[in-house]
Order: sequence, then structure tokens, then C-alpha cells
Amino acid sequence: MKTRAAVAFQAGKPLEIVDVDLEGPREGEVLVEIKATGICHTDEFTLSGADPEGIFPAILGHEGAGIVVDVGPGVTSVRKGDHVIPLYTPECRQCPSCLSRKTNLCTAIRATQGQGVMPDGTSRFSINGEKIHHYMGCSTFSNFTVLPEIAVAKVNPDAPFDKICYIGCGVTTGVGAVFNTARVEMGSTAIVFGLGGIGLNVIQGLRLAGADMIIGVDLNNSKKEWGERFGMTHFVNPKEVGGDLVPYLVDLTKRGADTIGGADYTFDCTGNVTVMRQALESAHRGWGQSVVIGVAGAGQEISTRPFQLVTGRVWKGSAFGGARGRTDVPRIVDWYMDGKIEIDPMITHTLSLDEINKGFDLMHAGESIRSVVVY
Ligand code: NAD
Ligand code: AHE
Ligand code: ZN
Repeated sequence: MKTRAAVAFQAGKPLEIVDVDLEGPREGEVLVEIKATGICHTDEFTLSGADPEGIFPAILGHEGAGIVVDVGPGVTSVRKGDHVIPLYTPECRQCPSCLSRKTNLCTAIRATQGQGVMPDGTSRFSINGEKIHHYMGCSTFSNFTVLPEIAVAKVNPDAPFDKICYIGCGVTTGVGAVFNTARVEMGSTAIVFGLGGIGLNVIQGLRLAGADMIIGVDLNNSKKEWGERFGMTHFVNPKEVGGDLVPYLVDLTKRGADTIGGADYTFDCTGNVTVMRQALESAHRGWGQSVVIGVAGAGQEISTRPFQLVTGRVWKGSAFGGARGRTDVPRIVDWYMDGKIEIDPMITHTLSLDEINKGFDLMHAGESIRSVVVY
């Protein structure tokens, strides 16, 4: 069949909206009509050429929602008509990682996913016989896409696609990092670096967890109002601190008899390795945990004095908010439907597929929180 898609032919070039050939689902695969997709900073990261795993030409996009329109042989967990969210972190429930119960990083299909192909090593997308790669196993910048059965979460059919697509990455990543990765307790102090599509979801997760002090850090002053909208209690613009950021934040988090300072939990949502270091070093001596969520480009490395760790700070990372997709994503959709978490106000722009490059422009200009493409 033919599908309309935004194709990344080359790094650093705008996406091109073209008709692409799509093969139907093979054994264990499903064909999904994508109804809506968010544009995440990670799509821009790969398009920019900074992703060591970036392959071109490819169909990017990993934050979608849609309907199963066909299933291949042997598919048992979903059927035609089911509403689903594609999962870039699948959940096979059989691999050593899934069985360990210690991680959400299912390893069943990670190798082929990173090579831009389906688990059998081939692509379902092509143009005039030339292969087009899949991306993060999802390729939601295509109106129709093929996914392994283990990489779709079946969700409440009443939920609106143009909102719940955001649960396919940003919402789950932010809220999940608070509950699954950091396991934040009531009354905690926290600092969130980077108040974009991910950071604001960390903030709403912290509010839900009952954190007392939620400090947001961003270079863009317009993010102050955004952070406050979701529960941030203090805003810091590093450019306006007039000195080193870390001692400033440590001082700000001193409470009561605690004269040491530092936050119980800090989260990097920028992908900037200097910020990652600041986030670690503004965590409390003895117990502060710092969670790296941001994705850094090829060749970038983090550093700190080992003394920071010797004195009890913990450096952690979080992918897809530590969520087990097929189990946790339907629950998060229900949280949204029950009004427990907010999504609508964060979707600042709704675009057609033809306008998708505008979504990247808005992100670069710091004018959007999330742009969503509706097919
Ligand atoms: P975004 O562009 O919406 O937001 C980034 C924010 O960081 C912006 O508000 C920007 O002003 C701010 N910022 C940039 N540099 C800063 C600095 N030096 N100090 C303070 N603030 C700064 O991006 P997003 O969609 O929220 O994604 C954030 C990061 O998370 C990206 O690196 C993305 O690739 C990554 N990400 C990771 C996962 C995961 O599973 N680990 C999932 C989704 C996104
Ligand atoms: N390809 C990059 C890594 C990118 C990365 O870390 N991706 C996150 C999800 S970002 C979603 O917006 C992730 O899930 N990582 C775990 C994994 O298995 O990829 C690189 O550096 O090579
Ligand atoms: Zn993402």
C-alpha cells in the first residue's frame, strides 16, 4: 500500500512529505493507522545528525497513537480496531531484561530497532524500491506504519488520539522518571533542569508525588509561567543568578535545621552534559539522587569529581520513564481520562503533516511545549 509520510532523507535537512510504499505486516506484526504524533526533542536530535544511531533516509517520529488496521499471522494480543500507542521501548515479557523485573529496557528487538529495520532484518518502507529506514521501531511520521506486536500498548478507545499520543514519549518519560526511577517521596525537594515537553511532565509528576519544593531551571524566562502551571514552586534562570549555579541552588534548598542544602532529587531534561553535572552536584550530600533524562549527542561525555559520589550522591538514568509499555501506558492513559494528570495545555500547537517542519521551527525558537501532527 501507499502511505503519506514525512521522510528524513538527510541529516540537517527539512523533512519531505511524500508517498511511500509500505508492505503489510508479517508474522507477529501489526499495521497501525497513526492518527496523531507528537514531535519530541529526540526527533530533532536525530534529524540534526547528533545521534550516533541516526540512519538516513528514515521516517522519524516515536510519539504516536492510532488504530490497528491489520494483523500478521500469529498475533494474539491485539486485533483490528484496537486503539494503540506505539512503544519504542517494547515489552516482550519473555527476555532476560523483562523477566528480571529490574528494568523496563526489553532487549527482544533492540538490536534491529537500532539498525532501522524490523526484527526480521528488513524494512517495510520503500520509495521506488529504495529502502527507507524505520526509526525507534515506530516511525510515527507516517500515516500508516508496521510494528511488532510487542511494541504496541492497547489503550482506552475513548481517549483522544491528539492528546494521548504524547503518552507515547513525553508524558510517560517525565511522570515515570519521578515514580519508577527516582521513587520520590512526599515532602521531597526537587530540581528540574529544562522546562520543555519532558521537564514539565517531571514537574507534574513531582506535584502528584507530593514534593514540597519543586525548583525549575531554564534559560528561557517564558518557562516560569509554564512551570508554575504544573506545580513548580521556584524558578531559576541560570543567566540571572550572577554567580555559580550549583551553590545558588544548594543554598536555595536549605530547609530548617539542614544547613548543608542540596535537593533530594534532581532531573536533567536538557541533554546538555554541563547541566547534567550541575544537576548531580546540586543533589543533597549523603542521599541526593540525580536522574539523567536528556539525550546527549555523539562524542559528549559527563564528568564530575568522584568525591561527589563518594559523599553519597547517586547518578541514575531513565529511559521512557522506566515504564513497561504494555503494562504501564494503558494505566497512564486512564490517569489522563480520570483527570489525574494534565496533557491538553502542554499541546501548544496542532499541525497537519504538511506543516511538520514548522513544529521543528517552533521547538528551535522555544515557542512550543509540544507540537502534535494530526493526520
Ligand atoms: P524541549 O526542547 O521541549 O525542552 C528543552 C528545555 O531545556 C527548553 O525549555 C530549553 O529552554 C531548556 N534548556 C536548554 N538548555 C538549557 C540549559 N543549559 N539550562 C537550562 N535549561 C536549558 O525538549 P524535550 O522534548 O523536553 O526533551 C528534553 C530532553 O529529553 C532531550 O534531550 C530529549 O532528547 C530527551 N528525552 C529523553 C527521553 C528518555 O527516555 N530518556 C525521552 C524523551 C526525551
Ligand atoms: N540513539 C541514541 C540514544 C537515544 C536514547 O537514549 N533514547 C532514549 C529514548 S529518547 C525518547 O525521546 C532511550 O529509550 N534509550 C534507551 C535505548 O535503548 O535506546 C544514542 O546515543 O545512540
Ligand atoms: Zn521522545
